[in-house]
Amino acid sequence: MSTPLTATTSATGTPGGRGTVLQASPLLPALEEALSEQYRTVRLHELTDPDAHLRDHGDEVVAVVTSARFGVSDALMDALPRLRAIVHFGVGYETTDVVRARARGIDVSNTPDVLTDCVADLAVGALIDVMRRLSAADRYVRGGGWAGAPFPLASRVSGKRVGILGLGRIGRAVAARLEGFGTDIAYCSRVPVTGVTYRHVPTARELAEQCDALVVTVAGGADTRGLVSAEVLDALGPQGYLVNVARGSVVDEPALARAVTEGRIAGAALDVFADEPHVPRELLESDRVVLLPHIASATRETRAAMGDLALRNLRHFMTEGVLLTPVPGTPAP
Ligand code: 8YV
Repeated sequence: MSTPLTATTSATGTPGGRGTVLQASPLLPALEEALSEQYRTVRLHELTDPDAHLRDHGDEVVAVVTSARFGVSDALMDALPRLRAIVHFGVGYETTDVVRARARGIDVSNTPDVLTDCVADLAVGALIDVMRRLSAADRYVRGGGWAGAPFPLASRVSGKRVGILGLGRIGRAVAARLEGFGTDIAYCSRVPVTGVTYRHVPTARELAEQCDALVVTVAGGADTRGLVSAEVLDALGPQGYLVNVARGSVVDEPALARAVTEGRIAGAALDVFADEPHVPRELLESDRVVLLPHIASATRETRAAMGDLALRNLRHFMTEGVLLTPVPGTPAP
């Protein structure tokens, strides 16, 4: 049995309270339980004929709760004429067209801040893993290699030059942790970030050229698709490492697979992929790549906090008619 979330609610006598809540994707079990207990909730992905349900009952739905991975498609938005709120479980929301939602009078929320520490922890862990080759060394011991020869020397982390692509909340938390390693930190973002002492570099290619490890923390979506291109990977070079805890779409994955196979970069640690859960064969076969199943926020504490914040957003909408943590471009409460 999952740990109950703390947010409680009354769903009656309120602006959105008379409508149905549509759950559009699998969610944290405790969040699913809370939704079913506290609201008239329909789990769309569990229905045998979701299209028929939407045809007959689409006009009853006032709020959708969904994961960052699935979002709300344009077709689903169109099938819900009374929809006024989309609540994402996750900080990313690039799977929902927010501009389109806003034009239809639908507010959109995500779960910022509560996952920042865990994602940054994992990014630094992955960076150390790929540079010091921890996972590879573990495989070496288990495979009996140690008895034959010492494990090959790895690359030092402390004191290295780290480039952070996207200095938002998560990027800044990664940088703060890496300060403890005496690293030289630079970053690339559209405009320089105020209040930080790290060096701003205008393009991803220049950042890659000037660092030993490139950590990707930029938001996903159309604006950043393929930002880490073949050219950027070549600028990182044969001594350079890539860490991606953002979105698979930010990296040109076929170009990355080629760069790894041909030794044009030193290694990569990846928590996200272009077509999850599918991982390109070349990456699976490489010993210089650390592969993680999109777990950066996946701790009990953080996932519970994300579920709690998603539920509080829904409650605020159902009782007050506005969301608690709207994404940029949607009205704040
Ligand atoms: C989760 C994430 O895996 O928050 C995000 O954007 O990618 C991760 O924290 C995701 O929310 C689960 O859908």
